Amino acid sequence: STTPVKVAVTGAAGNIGYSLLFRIASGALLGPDTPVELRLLEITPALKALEGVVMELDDSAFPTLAGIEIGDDPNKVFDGVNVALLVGARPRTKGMERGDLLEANGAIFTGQGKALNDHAADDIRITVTGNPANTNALIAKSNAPDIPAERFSALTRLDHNRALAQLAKKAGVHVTDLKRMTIWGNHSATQYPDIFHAEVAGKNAAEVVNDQAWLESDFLPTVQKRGAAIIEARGASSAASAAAATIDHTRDWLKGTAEGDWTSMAVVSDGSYDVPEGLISSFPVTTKDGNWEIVQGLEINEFSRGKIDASTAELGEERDAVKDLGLI
Ligand code: NAX
Repeated sequence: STTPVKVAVTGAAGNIGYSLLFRIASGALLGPDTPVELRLLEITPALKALEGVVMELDDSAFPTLAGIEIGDDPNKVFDGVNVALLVGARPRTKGMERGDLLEANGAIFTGQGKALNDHAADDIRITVTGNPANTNALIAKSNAPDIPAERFSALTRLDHNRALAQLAKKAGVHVTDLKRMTIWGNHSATQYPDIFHAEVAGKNAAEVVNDQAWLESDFLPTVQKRGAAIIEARGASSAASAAAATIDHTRDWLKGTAEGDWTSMAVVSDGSYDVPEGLISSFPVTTKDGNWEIVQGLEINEFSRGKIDASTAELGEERDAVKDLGLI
């Protein structure tokens, strides 16, 4: 059909937005034959900057861009949306405690969860990129009781893609030779990129690499701290790669993962792999027709077990903190 798909993006005037909007408008999310209507949410003081971005979107004359609406009221911007990419969040500023951060973001994601609940289309799919992404997704989900829990997800695809890049470099192959990478847990420094089930040209990646020292002292910290390394080098946080990952995540969710492969998404746990039920944690998932399934039956070795448990314990602490704040 030629009815445009309505895609909401929050934080649309921000750094990630500046890359993300142009990719969505050019067809990278839904393909070259699907018209897209952008619904862009910002806070009031950023609306003027957003108008400038809209001028540039107009000036790009994208064939797939059917329309743009902007605003500062989620109840209006989210009306009838099919896809919501929640990128805008309150950054941690100097002197801000973790509790303050959770509270500031809690206000944003309770309100946006309610607005999605009341106004989004029945087929809504929601991806949270704004940090702390997993817990923001949990807050939004908890405030949207009429939306099925499996429609909420948080972004760990950037971590997944970073892990692919590091493994490809180590193995001397291209990322397209790799399959079955997994990110477990939280999108934070405790995340666990797992190569024990990954494949390099069809062979087990851990066996191909056969280098536990590299795994522990190079691969894991490089992937876990990549965000900080980019800030250090660029003087600004990852934006284009985060936008690309947000596209990859949402496109694969809607269009499906390739046969024989999987991806990483933070989704609501059903208790698989002993991840406490209800947490929004990253898992290996396959997707088809807008639905995801956690890959079952993977053997988890002792090394992986400890790393997964540490990251899901952190998610449990975040959940308890937002529960104490009355946000969920
Ligand atoms: P920016 O600070 O450049 O942009 C954020 C935008 O959100 C701002 O324009 C701000 O006005 C807007 N905003 C704030 N509150 C809002 C609200 N209530 N409704 C609508 N818009 C609102 O940050 P940017 O670099 O674009 O990063 C956005 C978020 O992504 C941050 O939370 C960041 O930490 C997170 N990231 C997440 C990643 C992931 O892999 N999950 C990686 C990249 C990035 O660090």
